Amino acid sequence: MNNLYCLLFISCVLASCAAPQADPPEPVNPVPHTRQLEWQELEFYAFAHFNMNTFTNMEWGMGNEDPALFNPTDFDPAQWAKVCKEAGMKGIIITAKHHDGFCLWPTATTPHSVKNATWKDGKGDIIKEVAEAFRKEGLKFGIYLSPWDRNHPDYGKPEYIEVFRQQLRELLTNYGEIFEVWFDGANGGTGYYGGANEERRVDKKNYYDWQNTYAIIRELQPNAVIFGDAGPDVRWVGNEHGFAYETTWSNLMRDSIYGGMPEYAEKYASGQENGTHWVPAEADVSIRPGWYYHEYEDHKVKSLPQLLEIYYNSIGRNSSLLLNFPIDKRGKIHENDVSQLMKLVNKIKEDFASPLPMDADNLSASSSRGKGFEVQQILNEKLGNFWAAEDGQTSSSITIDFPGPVVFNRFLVQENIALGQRVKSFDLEVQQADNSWKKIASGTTIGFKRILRLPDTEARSIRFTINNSKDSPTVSHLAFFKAPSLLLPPKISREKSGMVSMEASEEGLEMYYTLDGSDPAKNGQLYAGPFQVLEPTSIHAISRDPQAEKFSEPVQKEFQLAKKDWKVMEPGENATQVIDDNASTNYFSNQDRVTIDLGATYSLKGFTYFPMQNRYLSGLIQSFSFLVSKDGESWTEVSKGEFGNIANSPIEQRVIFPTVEARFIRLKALSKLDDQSASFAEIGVLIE
Ligand code: FUL
Repeated sequence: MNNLYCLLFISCVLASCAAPQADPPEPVNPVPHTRQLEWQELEFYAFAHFNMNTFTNMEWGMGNEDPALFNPTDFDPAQWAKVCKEAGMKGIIITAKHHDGFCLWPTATTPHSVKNATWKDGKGDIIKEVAEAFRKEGLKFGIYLSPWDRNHPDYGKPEYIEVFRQQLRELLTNYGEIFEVWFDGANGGTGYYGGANEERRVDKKNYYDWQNTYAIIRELQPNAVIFGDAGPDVRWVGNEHGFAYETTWSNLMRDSIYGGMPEYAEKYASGQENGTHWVPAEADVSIRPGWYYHEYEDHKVKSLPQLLEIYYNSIGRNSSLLLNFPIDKRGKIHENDVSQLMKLVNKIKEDFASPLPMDADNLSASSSRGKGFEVQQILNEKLGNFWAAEDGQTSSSITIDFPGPVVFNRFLVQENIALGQRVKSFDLEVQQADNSWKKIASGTTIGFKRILRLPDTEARSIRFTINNSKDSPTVSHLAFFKAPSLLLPPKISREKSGMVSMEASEEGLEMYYTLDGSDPAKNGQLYAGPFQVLEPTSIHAISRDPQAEKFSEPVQKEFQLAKKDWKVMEPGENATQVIDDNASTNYFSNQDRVTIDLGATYSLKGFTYFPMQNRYLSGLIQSFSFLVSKDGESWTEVSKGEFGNIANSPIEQRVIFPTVEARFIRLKALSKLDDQSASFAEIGVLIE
């Protein structure tokens, strides 16, 4: 063969071997816009609530606040950006203006802004400094602009819409690239409104003429996504707990929705299978109970288990996570918030640190559409590299055969959403010793990302079956992990009967406790079920992971005299809730007092008052009188005083007095923080 023939021969052989690249499947509409796809990959970013409310200790200011009050003592946006960067958050959205109307930038639209703040003699610009600090760290910047303005005299009139749009233009023009514009559904109601002090309701559907407002954003920041109940690009998840739904579609009947509509959360928040537009969910939640900073919430920053629930129930359920930091009065993210955030981030890193090793030879699929869409594509994490079943195969499965037994407890799967959200339901099975398949989990939607938390499961082969899909399914990534158990100490609680229960943070942990103050890791008794504690006792407890042979930090819980035989003497709805040993239930007394029969005579040396723990407090006792009686007839006041700082720090109050013999006790409110009925979460006594 001469060279020419040789070359021809080789090309013929190669051509016959190399199958042509298959065509991608047809998209299933609706599909995301590029700006939505880019946004989806961000997953985790910060919210910052910081403006007038920070300084007035409010959640919703009325709009009559003096701008001079805005005065952070150590404003440090570089610290915010550093914290977010370290946490792997991709950007921040800041409340440029909340409902009270105070603007964090020197807007030309109103004097109610930083221009009249004490801070930097009115020369400062919070938006500019935050935007620059975040950009310096390579992070994104977004704005929250409240449509409701309780300060502006024109709110509710057509003139205000122009003001609102002008504010938007300023923010979208002067601060570089904006990744998200956030519109709150809360709007209309009472307010200051330039001194009118009245209620102004608006027609939420039509008043804002949203389409023309959106047009401004498209013109000035074409890459920004717009958030609102009705999207148009990103939708509210329907609650402020940070939880998406087991079934979360990114498709939404967008045209049936408007911002702030009453039935949104129940009807629309989880998306709809047949939704007409691509409007994915964003879960917004605060790291503390409030959105704004309140010193009394310094001890209420969400715990690691709470934050993990949020993470898995948002990012793990086809939603992004917008985690709020109530910036403190200094102008910083509070140390307690940083510490909890980093606990979450480190635990998530650990959870996903050890994927089960999967390689091309381990994988098979019941159907593959051909070259470029083989099942091996799921090993590549890029959205655009994906496995796809043949056309018409609306149910198909992927099987992973491991060379030896493996153990896993997390399952992660992603669809290539660029071609639309398709999967309606799936199962996960493991192969048993007799070769039969056992179902260990099932789910509905997948979308951008679905993560399942499972008990530790041993397997040699795992089968992932898509039972039902809108069209042939796509999977862009699929992986299994073995997350270490969460070694948190047990939660200890006691009922009125004196029965103490302990709850482990995860299945499979052992719990040990002591009642004599000694170290539960050394002397602890294995917790086997509830036990009774009637006398004042300090319980020390610890969790142990028997597989890793590791202990958690110990926890200590103090119990006073049990309330088993106690009775509330005043008749009143829910009166027993003051002695149910559960601080999350309350008793409201319209007599502003509570009288209790302890069931026997004790040597009392003090009492405790647990104020209500609800997010919105009412009827908190400020000053009190505490009386005792032997017979329930003649009473002696043994203590009178104030619960100092109870508004800022509504924690359990403890009052000591000279020891006295008594069977009946009475706590009377002499003054309260508001004019509501006195509220009591719990009353306790301290005995000799
Ligand atoms: C709500 C607002 O009313 C809250 O104050 C907060 O800003 C939250 C993110 O949205 O609707």
